[in-house]
Amino acid sequence: MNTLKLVKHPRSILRQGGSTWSSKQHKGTVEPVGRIQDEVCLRESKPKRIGRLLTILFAFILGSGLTSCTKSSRPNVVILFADDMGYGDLGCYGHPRIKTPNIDRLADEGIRLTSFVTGSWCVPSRTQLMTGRYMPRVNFNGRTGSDGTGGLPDSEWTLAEALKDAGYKTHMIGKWHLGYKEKRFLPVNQGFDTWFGLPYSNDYMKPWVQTDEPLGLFRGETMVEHPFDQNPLTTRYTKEAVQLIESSGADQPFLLYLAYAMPHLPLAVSDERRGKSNAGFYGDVIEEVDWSIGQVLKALEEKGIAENTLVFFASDNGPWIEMPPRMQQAGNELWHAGSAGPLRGSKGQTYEGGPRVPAMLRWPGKIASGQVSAGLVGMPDIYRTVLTVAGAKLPDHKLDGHDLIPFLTGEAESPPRKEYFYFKGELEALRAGDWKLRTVTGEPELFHMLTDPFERINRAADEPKETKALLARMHEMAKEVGVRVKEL
Ligand SMILES: [Ca+2]
Repeated sequence: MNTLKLVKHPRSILRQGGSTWSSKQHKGTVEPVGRIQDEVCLRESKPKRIGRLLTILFAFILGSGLTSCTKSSRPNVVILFADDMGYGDLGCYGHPRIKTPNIDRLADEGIRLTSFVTGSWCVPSRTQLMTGRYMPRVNFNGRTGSDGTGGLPDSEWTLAEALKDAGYKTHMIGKWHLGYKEKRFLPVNQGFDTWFGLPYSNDYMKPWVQTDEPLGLFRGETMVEHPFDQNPLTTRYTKEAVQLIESSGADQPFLLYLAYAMPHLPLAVSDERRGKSNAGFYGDVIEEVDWSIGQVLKALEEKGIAENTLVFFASDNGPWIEMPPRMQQAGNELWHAGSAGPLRGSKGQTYEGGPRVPAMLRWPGKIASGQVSAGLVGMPDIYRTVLTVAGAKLPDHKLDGHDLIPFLTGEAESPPRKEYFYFKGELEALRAGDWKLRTVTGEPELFHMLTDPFERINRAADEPKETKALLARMHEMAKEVGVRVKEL
């Protein structure tokens, strides 16, 4: 079995490598693809992969011991998930004041995605991550906040269940938001061995939400703290994450899903970092998330497992710029919401500011460093990719994600996704290739996402053929998943 080797990317090499790629801005070097993928499970049998599969089979016959995935070859998986962080909130995405050196470094050591899309609020986004499917395909009502009776049905094969089944230790820290009213909906009954965190968002209490349900911290199936102080929560989550990494065993890979409460309203930050940024309270909060990620990365390095760990960082949805009146009280200010950068729209909307989020992946030696890609990638692709690298079983039902490994490792120039559907109960928009059609405002809005990624110019009247084709595709998908296209 090949041993994993960290690919070094000295700056001189990074600069030289930058011009040799087209759709992706590769600045690093990539290990030979064959060597990379010897250690990556390939579960699909697409024709283009037949040659590779034959190579793997040949190696197996030769007695190399290479199976489709051996335990020692599989990486740990760390998912770092911010809540309501906007596309423009990080240094590496252009924020002029907030400093995020740790997240910027994570991006620099892997691939940073500039067209990564997901659900435009918590539940559909987390559903996509955990099930690999658009929410309408998952048979539940989505009411998973306080007093909500919904939860992921047993028929779903969660990312955690898949990895646990494949032999991983599975840990979750932080916000779940996919069901809590029945114990079977809780993370520890959805594939996670351990869970410490909140069942839903940190605002589910009076005066923001009219509920008598206590907002408390859970460990396993039990609420262990109520009430609790939100200010040290990011620090506490970080400490738990570092301890889990330090205590991980060499003989068993692990999944760590760290889903921060921040920067969802109401904002909270530890005393250590309050007032420390040069960007106000919101800046303090983002810089604390950045500090936390720095601690996690440091723990991986000190444990000596950084090179054998796939790290994925993203936000679940865009910033709550258009926050409802119920949120504009008790200390919340309009400037406590983040920034979507140049993108139009807000959390909860299907303009890009809602569903397009900062996202990056790092896997030293497998994913070349210093890459930035504008290729279309969706949250369901993360589910599919993580299951693939873990050698986990795929479910029998329809998935909406693609395996990103050929793209991430440089074998493919572009990501496999050709279209992404934006649901908000009903189907509101479709991105297909260079175009996006949105059907919310009473007239079709057609945007050309290469020349107008900010969705300013409606081209529907000039491009009736494209409009008609995308609308037909929307009706097709809406019918498939049992919803309607938002009325024009
Ligand atoms: Ca959210």
